[in-house]
Amino acid sequence: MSVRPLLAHGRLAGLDEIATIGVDATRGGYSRHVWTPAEFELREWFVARATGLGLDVETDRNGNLWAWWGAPGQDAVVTGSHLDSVPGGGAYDGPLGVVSALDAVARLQTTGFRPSRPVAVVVFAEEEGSRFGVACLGSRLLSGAIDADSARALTDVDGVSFADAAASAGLDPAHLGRDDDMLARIGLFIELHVEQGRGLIDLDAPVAVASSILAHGRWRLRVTGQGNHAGATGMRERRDPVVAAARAVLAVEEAALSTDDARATVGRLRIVPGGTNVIASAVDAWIDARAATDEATRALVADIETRAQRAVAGSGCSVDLIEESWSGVVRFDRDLAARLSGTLGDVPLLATGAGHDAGVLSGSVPTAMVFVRNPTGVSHSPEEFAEAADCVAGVTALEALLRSVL
Ligand code: HGY
Ligand code: MN
Ligand code: MN
Repeated sequence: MSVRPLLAHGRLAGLDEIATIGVDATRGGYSRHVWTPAEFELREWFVARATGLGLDVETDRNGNLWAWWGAPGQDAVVTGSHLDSVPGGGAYDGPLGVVSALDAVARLQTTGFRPSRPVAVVVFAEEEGSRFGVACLGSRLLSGAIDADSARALTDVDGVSFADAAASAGLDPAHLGRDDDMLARIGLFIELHVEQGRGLIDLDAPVAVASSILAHGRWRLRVTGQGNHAGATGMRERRDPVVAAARAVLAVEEAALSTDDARATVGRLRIVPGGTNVIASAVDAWIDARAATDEATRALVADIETRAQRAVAGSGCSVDLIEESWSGVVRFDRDLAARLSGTLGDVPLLATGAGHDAGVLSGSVPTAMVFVRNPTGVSHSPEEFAEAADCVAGVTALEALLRSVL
């Protein structure tokens, strides 16, 4: 069997192959949203690469891709990540885990290794929630962490429902939802992922094993005012929700600053109807809030709501806070993490503030994660990066972990 070079043009060859797919010329970086042309192209690339390794690819009821090495079966060791991105995202968040998984399997194959358990490389759908608003939608549906009716009703910015988009992608919307047969097959899921903060820079290490994920969720703050004419309405006659929303955004920051280790972000605003000469009638501000425990996160959100109400008082506008998704704190299985770290020569254990499919699935099946150093410490941005040598260290670590459990 010929051994394919791991690197091409200074990065993992798989990342090089997909480097032109989903480039966002307007925002910079990549916009690869579920079931858009770019994401379909990435799926095709994955199928071709997996098939080239002799893996059998299937799409599950929820749009996740599974590439099986040998016959699918119970107690499988599964590795992989996601291929979709945030708007204007980096090249590594998601694809690094998929490419590394394929490379680790290829390396095992070239040494003639014969796994004692079924093995699959997985690509989870809509991990970022960039199109339908709920992160890790593929793994949430698979594990029943979101009910199928709620998922079917989600809509994208053009009003296309998740059910209709799933149907256009060839899925049966009636069959979305918890998939006990597929869940029963997963004996262990190991997700490799680029690190999204400065943890591995500070530890001066190329890889780590994950210890925990902050509790987090998404809320929509709707500020309602009075739509009106920008020229005909005096400054003191207005009920302008944009001005009120601006004050509410400052309240979000204040609430997070006054909670230990909390993070709260308004990364998306929608002004309705949105015209330069129109005083808006409403504003939606999406809030991503995270903290160390479920209770602290709930308390943070309650504080945000109180402060936002106070911030808009007297503006003539009203504020409603609507929960769109929730992920409780994840503490990865300590013994498993310690064992995997030991297999890799006692690499550090590292907590993260970023959500992952491995976190969602940790409530249903044994899961673990490997992080690869990001020398910029920046993610969800085109500046996200991983040195080729660290990517190779990641593949080597993943290969070693697969060997140790297969
Ligand atoms: O938003 C997150 O934490 C993740 O990167 N999907
Ligand atoms: Mn991400
Ligand atoms: Mn990710």
